[in-house]
Parts: sequence; structure tokens; C-alpha cells
Amino acid sequence: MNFDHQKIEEKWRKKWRETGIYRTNLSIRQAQDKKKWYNLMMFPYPSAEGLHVGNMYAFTGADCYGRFKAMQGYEVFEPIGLDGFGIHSENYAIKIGKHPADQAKISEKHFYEQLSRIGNRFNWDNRLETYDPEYYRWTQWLFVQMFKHGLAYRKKAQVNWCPSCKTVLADEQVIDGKCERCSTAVGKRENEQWFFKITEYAQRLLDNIEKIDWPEKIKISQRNWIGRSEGVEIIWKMTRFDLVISTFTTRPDTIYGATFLVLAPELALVNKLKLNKAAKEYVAKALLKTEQQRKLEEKKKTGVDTGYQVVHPLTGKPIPVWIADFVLKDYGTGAVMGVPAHDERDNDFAKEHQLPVIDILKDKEEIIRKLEKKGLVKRTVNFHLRDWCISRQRYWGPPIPMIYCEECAKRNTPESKNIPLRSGMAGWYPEKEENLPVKLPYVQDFKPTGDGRAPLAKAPRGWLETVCPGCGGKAKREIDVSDTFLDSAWYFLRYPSVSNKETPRRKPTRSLLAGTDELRLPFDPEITKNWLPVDAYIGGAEHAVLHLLYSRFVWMALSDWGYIPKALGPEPFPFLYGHGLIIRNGAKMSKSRGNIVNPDEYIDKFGADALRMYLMFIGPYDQGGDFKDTGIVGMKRFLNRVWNLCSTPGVKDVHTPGVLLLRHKTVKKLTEAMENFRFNVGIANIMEYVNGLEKYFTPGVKEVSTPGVDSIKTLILLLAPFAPYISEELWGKIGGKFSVHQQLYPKYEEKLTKNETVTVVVQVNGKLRGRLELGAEEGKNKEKVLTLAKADEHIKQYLKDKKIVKEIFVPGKLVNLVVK
Ligand code: ANZ
Ligand code: ZN
Repeated sequence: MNFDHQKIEEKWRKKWRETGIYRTNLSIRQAQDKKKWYNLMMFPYPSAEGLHVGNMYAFTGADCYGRFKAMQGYEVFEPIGLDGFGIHSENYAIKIGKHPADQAKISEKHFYEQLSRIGNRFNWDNRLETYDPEYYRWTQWLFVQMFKHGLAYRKKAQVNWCPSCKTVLADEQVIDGKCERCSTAVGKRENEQWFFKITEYAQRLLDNIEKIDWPEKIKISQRNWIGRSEGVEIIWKMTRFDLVISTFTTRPDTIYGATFLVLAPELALVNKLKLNKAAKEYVAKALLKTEQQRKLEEKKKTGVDTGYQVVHPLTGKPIPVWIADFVLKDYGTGAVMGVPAHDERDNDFAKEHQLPVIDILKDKEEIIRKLEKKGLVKRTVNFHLRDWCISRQRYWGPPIPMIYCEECAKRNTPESKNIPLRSGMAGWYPEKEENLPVKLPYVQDFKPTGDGRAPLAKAPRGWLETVCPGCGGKAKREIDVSDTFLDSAWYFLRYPSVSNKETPRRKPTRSLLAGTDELRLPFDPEITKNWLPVDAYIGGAEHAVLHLLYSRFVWMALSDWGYIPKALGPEPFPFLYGHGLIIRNGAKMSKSRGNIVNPDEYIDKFGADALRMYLMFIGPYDQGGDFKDTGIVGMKRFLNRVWNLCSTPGVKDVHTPGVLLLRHKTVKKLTEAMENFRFNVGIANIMEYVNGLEKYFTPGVKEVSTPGVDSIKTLILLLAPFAPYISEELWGKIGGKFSVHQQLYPKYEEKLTKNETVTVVVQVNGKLRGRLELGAEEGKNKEKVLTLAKADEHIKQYLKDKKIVKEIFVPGKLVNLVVK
């Protein structure tokens, strides 16, 4: 008999909503009441096409885990919302010729509808959308705090420029020289941009990696991205010129092998040198390339001789100074000593330009001491991490809440009497907190222009012009919007406080601004104290650097300013689980590859339970797997078997030793599997359990006919995190009280999991056809063993249409059925 998944799923979806069983009691206090569990999956940024099976994979695993935690007695908070601002959504709106604000409403509705079907225990009350002014007022608030605390600044810089998205990008958003969103090769532009000083946190971001329980490969990516490097700066005097060049090296022990110096083309010093025409051209050309391009083209080892020389500080010999674009201006000092004998890159360069190779190594400390005596060296630490470029010349984002007053700029007025004027910041004021949000105006012509000016330049004058917070004169609003990664760098702090629209006012404590007016906060301090940090953060490893680094930075900053109690710890996500990806036809499932599977049709046809189970069974959760239609058919069949097993009447509570053992063993295995996200293993164990129970459960055969009510109950409870609908229905059918999802996870007794069983081999005409796993006593009972053997699905095949002429039984060991 097949069960009607459509009917069941609709029925329970409705009941769950009405009864609010997944609503979290956010006012509980840790330790005093129940223990909390903040179960969070990474923030989805759905497009209008909606959810695909790859996305659902992420959600389902997280939900199985959250459900398991709830059954362990935790108060679980599993919120949902969407990250809807940003280039991704805006590009889609452009593609289909809609305004992003209108499209957002459509996408949102579709997304939530789809999500409501997959059966997650979402706490729908605390939904949030990043484009909701109630949300982005706080994203802007965060920007204002960054500014007030000296962590947001403006500078003219060579920045990454995506010619297709027509905007600048942060370094983290350039993957192998290409735009993270559209894969177009990224170019370079010089532009005034806003930056967040994430580099100020480089050391802490690095140190704290040791304190968090994350997949090692994500930790490695972060360590590499931060890129701490200890070394020395060495000063080289020029021969004909009263100038010095400083180089950064991690290998002072190689200094005797230095046969040339190389300067980055952008280095200010280069402008002071008199260069020949070829050298000038080389420099001009290099300036147009991006850092990424240069890294990629590094193999070619182009460069020019400046004609100048420096004195080697230890040998006194002159060595030539070159310019080459493999040297990056923003790293170290922007100049290096070339040691072709010990550095491969330098070696290639020397070969290319016929420069000498000298192979000498000397004691490092000794060399540093010698140079120290001459005052030509300094120990330094460099980080590869760069400040976070936060401004975007796009439309669909929170306007950067800054105001510029030309008059104040001329008079060099600092933005606040509490803060000294920072260079380049004259005339800039943050919008007052009480005036937030600075609403994004509806601009019909919102498309990026490509001339470097943000689309908000076309906003109504009433929006563009405002009153100067400093002098009260006429001032202009910033027209850039902030990077979407800022929206998602703090959302986990907002979730628990969403329903508290009016968060309490509070004086900043440790902040620089102590003593200023009371401020409203984006999150309720009490709730935050009870619910953060996040207990389990579950998401894809592709966010290894971007989102995860930014969120850690924001948490640290808020914590330093006193907005997050130190007691909550130094990190927002002490535990992170990285799930794998779903593959389809050999490639990662993604819109751009056109191998998307929409879950809707599968849910219609097989049910959300079957799809969830199938996805969780596809492979280890941290590795993902290949999506095949046949797999889900098999899973639906399995659920039918469970349905039939549980709904056959006459289930009595008798514990044969074999059943008892099987049950306790299974519960033990499942508990371990669930705790460790081994969902595929857990499902395999449930399958074995069902196979086992089916053997015992042979209707009409009295003595051995029953797996017992407890075993069936256990089955349903074990299934509940994976297949929430069918388990709810079956639970009701066997007389359980609503809801199965509010029951505790089954417990096992260690001593009952010990192997007190025997394996009885089953032969048909002397050939091995199966094995029975039985309790030691049971295995000696001829009648029982024979009944079980004949009832076994596999063995039955060999008995079909045959007559048993002889039954040989060796107690606890063997059965041989002789058939004709
Ligand atoms: C001489 C030398 C000899 C070097 C040797 C390495 C090996 P990390 O570890 O990443 O910090 N370097 C310094 N500044 C640079 C810049 N702006 N652009 C490109 N390369 C730069 O790397 C430090 C090393 O990278 C430095 O040590 C320098 O080369 C190079 F056998 O100096 B080394
Ligand atoms: Zn002013």
C-alpha cells in the first residue's frame, strides 16, 4: 500500500503552523530554564527562479540536525530570511527587465512558499529580508559606528573593477582574477572608495582561528588569506642619489645572494627617478593591470632596468635597480631584493634579463645583527589582508549613510568634536542615528552607468540634497551603496531580536563614544546575551573567506565597542559545519551551468520526506553527491515499507532478545551519526533496522510475529528528523500524542547493545542463502528459527513453488532447508 504524501504533508504543514510547535521561546534564560540551541544555516540569497535542490540540500541537513537537537531537549531557534539586496538580485532584475524592488517582492513570495514545503522547523516569526528598511537601517547604523570608531574611511585607490557588473569589487570578491558574481575578468580603476579597516583586526582574526571548531580546510583558507608574514625591512642607499630604498624580506639569510632590487611600478619613488622612454612606457602599461592579472601573468617576468644602483649594505658592491610588475605596491614596502639563487621567481627574472646568480647563505640572526649595527634593518610583520572595499556604484543596496558638506570641507571641520579630524575626511558626516534609515529611493533608471558614478546620482534632488549635520548648510548625500556582504555580516545578530522592533536604548560602554546620547541598538541586549553566539553554523565551504571573515570582523568590532558582551566569547560561530555540494551530470548544480533541479516537482511527485531522505542519503553530508532520479524512487519505496510496517495491526509489546538488541544498537548508532552529521550513515542504519524488524514481523505467525510497540515507536522517532511529515502521521496512527517532534530522542542502554546474539546461517539445498541475527536463546529454538528463515524476503525466493522435504537444524548455528 502506498501512502498519500500530498495529503499528509499539507495536513501537517497546516497543523504545525496553527499550533506553532516550531516557535522558539526566545525569553528563556540559559542554564536557568532550558538550554538554548541557535541552529543556523548560511543566509540564502535566492534568485527569482527560486530554490534548487542544491540549496535544499544545505537546508535539509541543517534541519535534520536542528530537529535532532530539539529532540534532545534543547530550545531550538532555527530562523529563516533572505539576503535579497545586491548585485545578484539586481542583475537578475535587469535581465528580465523589471525593477529590483518590484522583483524582490515576487522572489520573496516564491522563495518562502517553496521553503514552507520542504518541512523545516523554521521559526517563521523572526523572518528578515535585507532590503527591508527595518533591517537596513541597522546595516547603516553599523556603517555609522564603523565611521565613528575610525574604522570606515575614504581613499583614492586602485580598485578592482568588474566591467560587466560596472562596479568595484572587494579583493575577496575577485576569484582567480574573475568577478565572484558574473565570472568576467576583473580590471582596475582608480577611484575614491569607502573602506573598512579590517586590517586592524588581522592579528586577532588569525589568532582566534585556533579557538574555533571549524573544518580545517576553511581555517587554512582564512589563515592564507590573512597571510601573516614575519620578516625584516632592509634599507639600501642609492649610489648617485641621496635616496634610500627599503625592501621587505622573509629571508635575510639570503642577502649575500642579492644581485638586484626590484620596485613596484606604482611606488612613489619611481616618480623621482629619471627614466628613459622604454622604462616610462613599461610603468604606464603596468599601471593599467590589476593585481590579479599581474599575479596570473607573473610567469612572463617582464621588467626594465632604471639605470640606477644601490650599495649592498654588507658587501659594499653596487647592484642594479629594476622595475617589474611582479612586485606589488601594497605589500611590504613595494620593493624587493632579488635573490635568484634562492627564490624561483627571482631566478626566472634573472635568467630573462641576464642578471648574476650568487649562491650564499649565512646565519640569519648574524646578518640582522650586522645590519642593526649600521642602522639599516627593522623587524616587521606584514599581512596579505587588505582593507575591505565597501562602496559599490550600484543601485540595489543600502545607501551609505554619509553626508558631504563642501563648506565644512573647506573649513576642515572634523566630523565630531569627540574625534580628531582624519585625513581626507573633512566635510564628511554620518547621518544621525535617529534619522536612519536613509531610505533607498525608487529610481526608475537604476542601471549601472559604467562611468564610475552610482545610479543614485539620478535620485530626486530632495533625496540627494540634505542639511549638513555640522554647519546646518546645504550638503549632499553619498550616492554609493554598501557591499551586500555587509548586509550578511551581522544578520545572525538580528534574527533573535526581529520581533522586538523597538530595541531598548542603551549607553555605549567601552566605546569611544561613551558619554554621548543613548543609542538604540539593532539587537536586544537581553535576548542577545541569551541566544548568541550561534551554536551550529552550517553552510558551504565556498564562503570560506568572504562572509565568514567579514562576520568575524564585525563581531569583534561590536564586541570592542561594548555592544556585544565580552562574555559571549570572541567569535560569532564557535562551531561551523561545512556541507558538500550536489552534483548533477558531473558539475556543481548551479543556474549558470543550467543543471538545476527544482525541488517542487519532486515534492509533488514523491513528497518532501522522500526528497529529504534521498538528499541526506546521497553521500556523506560534508561531501555532497550526485543527484539521480532513480535514487528518489528507491527512497519513496523505502518509506512505503516503513508505512506498511508501522500500520499493520497487531503490533504487540513483546521483546524478543534479537529485537531488543537490534533496537538498542540502532539507537546508539543513530545518536552517534546525528551528533556528527553522518546523515547517510544514520539512514542506512534505519534501513537495516527496518530490514530487521520486517523479518520478525510476520503477520499470522504467532510466536515470532511481533517487533513490539516500542520498536515501532523507536523507528518513528528515529525517522522524525529526516522525514518529519510521515513520522508525524505514523506517530498519530500508533496512538502517540501530538507532536512527534516534541518527543525526546530514544535512549539506549549500553549493556543492551552488547553482542549477545548468534548468527544462524540459512542454506537452501546446502547453498548459503542468508543469515539470521538472533538472540542467543532464540537461536536455539528450532521452531522460531525455522519460521524466521522461511519468512525472510530473500530466502523466500528460493522456496517459491517448491516443497520443503527436509529441515536440518543445528542450534545457534545453521538451518538447511532441502527443497524439491
Ligand atoms: C628575498 C627572498 C629570498 C625572498 C628568498 C624570498 C625567498 P611572504 O612570505 O608572502 O611575506 N616580496 C616582498 N614584498 C613583495 C612585494 N611587494 N611584491 C612581491 N613580492 C614581494 O613573502 C615575502 C617575500 O616575498 C619576500 O622575501 C620577498 O622576497 C617577496 F630566497 O626577499 B623575499
Ligand atoms: Zn557643513
